[in-house]
Amino acid sequence: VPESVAVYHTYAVGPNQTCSAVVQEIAAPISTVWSVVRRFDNPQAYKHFVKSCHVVVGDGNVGTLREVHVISGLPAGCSTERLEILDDEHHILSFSMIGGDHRLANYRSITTLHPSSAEGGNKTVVVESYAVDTPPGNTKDDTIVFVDTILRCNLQSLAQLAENLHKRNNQSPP
Ligand code: A8S
Repeated sequence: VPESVAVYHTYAVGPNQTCSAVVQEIAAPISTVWSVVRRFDNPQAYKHFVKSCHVVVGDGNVGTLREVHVISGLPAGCSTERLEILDDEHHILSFSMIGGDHRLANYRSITTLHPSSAEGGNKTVVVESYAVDTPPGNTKDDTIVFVDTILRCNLQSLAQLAENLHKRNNQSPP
């Protein structure tokens, strides 16, 4: 396990906060996965709960604000999110939630990509961790189950998308 995983995915949380992480292996090279993850303006490419996303401030660099609207049936409609880290060299993206009508106060997450040669392949391991205030009336466990489920869905569809892009890129011309 690279040292950077421990460094980036460690949180100082208060008594009313909770943190967790999910990990996903993807059968595509890190450059392909990163080309999807780095697009802070286009989360709907792989986050299927997102109905629409508009950049309200910025140009895709640190400090950019996006307004995300999610599909109906969720306990929220929208979220305003700020890009905190975009490191193209080390493949690190971090954002925080600074507004919206959801219950995830002070949510911040970090996503890091790591090359993996498991089974001789040109693969990527994605680690996404977060910290958030435990919403009033919820337990820490409820909160982790809720957020982990969303992140797991997102990373599974990220895997599907990146693997398809990779296959398409590798098709030999007719
Ligand atoms: C992300 C992570 C999360 C998104 C949550 C946790 C959210 O978009 C959804 C439901 C909610 O209740 C909160 O990387 C919120 O997007 C799907 C609207 C913020």
